[in-house]
Amino acid sequence: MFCYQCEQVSGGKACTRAGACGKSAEVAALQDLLVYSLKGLSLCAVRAGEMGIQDPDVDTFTVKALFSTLTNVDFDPERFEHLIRKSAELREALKEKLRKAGGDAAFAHESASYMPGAAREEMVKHGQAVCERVPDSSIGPDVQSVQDITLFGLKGIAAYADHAGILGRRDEKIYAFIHGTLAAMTRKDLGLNDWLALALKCGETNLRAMEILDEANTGSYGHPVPVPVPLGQKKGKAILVSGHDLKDLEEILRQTEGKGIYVYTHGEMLPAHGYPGLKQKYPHLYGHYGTAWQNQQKEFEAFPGAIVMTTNCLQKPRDSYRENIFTCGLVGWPGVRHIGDGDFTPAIEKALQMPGFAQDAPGAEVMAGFARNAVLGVADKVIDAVKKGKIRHFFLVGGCDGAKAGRDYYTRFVELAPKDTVILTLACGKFRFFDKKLGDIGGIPRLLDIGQCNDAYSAIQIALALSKAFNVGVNELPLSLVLSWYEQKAVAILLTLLYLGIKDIRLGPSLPAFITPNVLDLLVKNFGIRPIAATPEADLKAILG
Ligand code: SF4
Ligand code: SF3
Repeated sequence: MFCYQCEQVSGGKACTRAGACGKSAEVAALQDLLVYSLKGLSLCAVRAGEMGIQDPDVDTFTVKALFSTLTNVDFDPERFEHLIRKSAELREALKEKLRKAGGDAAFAHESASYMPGAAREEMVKHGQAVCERVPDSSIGPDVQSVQDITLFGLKGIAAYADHAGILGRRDEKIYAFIHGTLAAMTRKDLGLNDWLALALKCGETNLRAMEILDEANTGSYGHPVPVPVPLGQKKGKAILVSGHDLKDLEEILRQTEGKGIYVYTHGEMLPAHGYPGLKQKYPHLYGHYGTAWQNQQKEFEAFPGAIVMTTNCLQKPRDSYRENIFTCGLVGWPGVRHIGDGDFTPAIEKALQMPGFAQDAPGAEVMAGFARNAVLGVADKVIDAVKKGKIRHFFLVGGCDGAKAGRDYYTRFVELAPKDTVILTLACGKFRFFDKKLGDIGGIPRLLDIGQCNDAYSAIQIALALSKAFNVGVNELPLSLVLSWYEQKAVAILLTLLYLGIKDIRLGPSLPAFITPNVLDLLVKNFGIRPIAATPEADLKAILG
């Protein structure tokens, strides 16, 4: 196997025997084969699109399949086997439509004619053979690097497009870009500049994907409002919901109404408390439990109720809670019960059988819900505070959390940030400091949780509104981005920021293994992107002078 798509990568280079995330070599090969077969499907979809033939099933399938290959989503070989077969089936059906419309259904690239064999071992072997980076890339390391950045960005887009699609929001341009780019990956004639342009286009498309997801979330559940979220527990039965999918959370809330179960959020689900259509409508959405994904084995073990994983990040479930955890949507682990039809009865029954929390345990509170509407609602106050020098600087400290050492940089950065600075945060990286009491500046909290990783869209809108108010470009604002990355949604967001021309982003805790020195050079020259310094003190000094 060869996988280097996330920050957890073994030895800083690639996972080659088994994934540090728990992905087996078998699943890695099947994921490679799935991506390969999607290239063939996309070749057909591009040609069909040129002839005016749209196939929404192919579009939906493509984003779901790509999202399945994102880090910490699906570890189940059986599910990948099914996806690969389905991909070939859809492709052949699309070819038939092409033929019927008088089009040419022949393609030079073999991914467009690959038929999976009957046995899984055969598929695994084929997956190993099509993993183009073994032993050497045929297109050269730099083109391979930017192509991989783009592929990983596509996976991030696919995740956000899938969430938006679940809530009924689609944009055909997003699917067309994904198909066009997957199809382009079968070509050997595209050079570094072509791929750089595609990578930036990937950032642009991801902005649109995050935008329609924002429309889907706010359209379904209202604009987030600031709310205190208890970190303590309520006496009674309990369900813990993790991941990003608000629709799944809503379903669980609806199906647990009146059953005496309190629902807790975990990880990236924390911002759900800010949505009136969830928190205000369902008072049994009680509080937040635990921290970021990499602490789940310890935290889930101690949770006295059922646990539902709606999306990434899933870790190998320990035996101690294997019977209590359920996956839904695209998440999967072999042997873990999967809820594929939106009926959460098995998880609810499990929660009712389990002890729940024996008594009330009031804990601290954190604030959630500072998305764009809430922040821009007090824009006058914020602008005034900047003009009067009460707010010296804004930092966006956020992104993915992860298991490797060195991430306490972000905790210390936030602790050390001077009292006249405001910290905006989003995604699961915030769990390094989300419960810090940073106080406020004239009533404006110094720590503003904008939401999930996809709410980078909201952060961008806040930055654009401030730049308009101050009549300067975003790069001239007293704003610095100090980001942490882990998986491929972070890659997509980074490409969006580069597409928007945002400069001087600090990225850590380590730079991606898939960026070659030459490509890094290009990013440094054109965008001023840089690794975080060895200490937060050094970066704070460099930024604030
Ligand atoms: Fe390794 Fe990350 Fe790939 Fe998992 S997803 S196999 S940890 S590089
Ligand atoms: Fe975290 Fe997995 Fe990326 Fe949505 S939950 S940010 S790592």
